[in-house]
Amino acid sequence: MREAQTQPSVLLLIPAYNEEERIGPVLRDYAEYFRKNYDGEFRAVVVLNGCRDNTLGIVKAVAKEFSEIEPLNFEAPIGKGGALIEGFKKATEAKAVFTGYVDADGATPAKAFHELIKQCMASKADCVIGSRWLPGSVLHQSQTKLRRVFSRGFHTIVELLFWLRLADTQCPAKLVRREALEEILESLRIADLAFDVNLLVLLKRRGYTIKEVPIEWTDQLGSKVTANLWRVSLVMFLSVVRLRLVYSPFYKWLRPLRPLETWLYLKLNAPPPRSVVETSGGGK
Ligand SMILES: Nc1nc2c(ncn2[C@@H]2O[C@H](COP(=O)(O)OP(=O)(O)O)[C@@H](O)[C@H]2O)c(=O)[nH]1
Ligand SMILES: [Mg+2]
Repeated sequence: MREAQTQPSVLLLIPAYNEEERIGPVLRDYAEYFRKNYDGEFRAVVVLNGCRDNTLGIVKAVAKEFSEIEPLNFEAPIGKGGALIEGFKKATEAKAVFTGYVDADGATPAKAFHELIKQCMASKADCVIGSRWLPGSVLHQSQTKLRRVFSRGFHTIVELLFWLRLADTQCPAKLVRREALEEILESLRIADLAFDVNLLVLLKRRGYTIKEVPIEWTDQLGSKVTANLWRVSLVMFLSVVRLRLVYSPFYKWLRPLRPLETWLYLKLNAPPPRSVVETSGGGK
């Protein structure tokens, strides 16, 4: 029989778009690892949207084997950020003590995500984020050179705009405490890959503590970001500039431009920022 539960409940979100090739083994690894190594409740919700492959079928098959895994599917192109916002809503309903997210491709192994949980418990930080740029991080495989150049350029822009004093805002391995998440949830807007910046800026502005820790990371082949680097980077740039403007006195004058903004995002094949967090849920 298992010992009495001592560790806090964790809900892990995994955004997934056309991941049939990569996601199956990743989900099994996470479920098996947490069964063996974690006493508290562990659940993983895979948030999919508009997949044109059989990702949903694969997630459903794994969910039959491991009851801690479930899919949350949206037909609309809500983007990775949009998927995470929807997943966060579910997390606050489920009242998990910690909610985190990682990518579907296994770049962050289950042990490294567990490390974030341990750090959060030990430090009492409101949010713990993995960093590939701090001394002590272990990169089994780095991103391509060009991707790293873009990534550092984006990082510099984010630092100039928001002064977050973090080394890696974009590492998709993050963990947030429930109280902090509940407070910022309604204000999350960015639906594209700059979502992480939205999350961190909000946490910081509301006075929550963010602890950055070195992480173990293996960059995986098949990135859709690297394949569309210029377009994706332009969208992320737009989103962080927009986020900065939201906190400026000029923002109210820019509101009439909203339809133009939506048009621009759609033209760039990206999910426009949300004006309000929609409440319609997804189905299995
Ligand atoms: N739900 C959802 N997930 C997405 C979307 N775009 C990317 N993702 C997921 O975001 C993660 C990162 O994507 P990936 O192509 O590996 O990018 P990289 O690791 O940053 O190079 C993966 O888990 C993707 O499946 C999207 O539009 N919707
Ligand atoms: Mg990846």
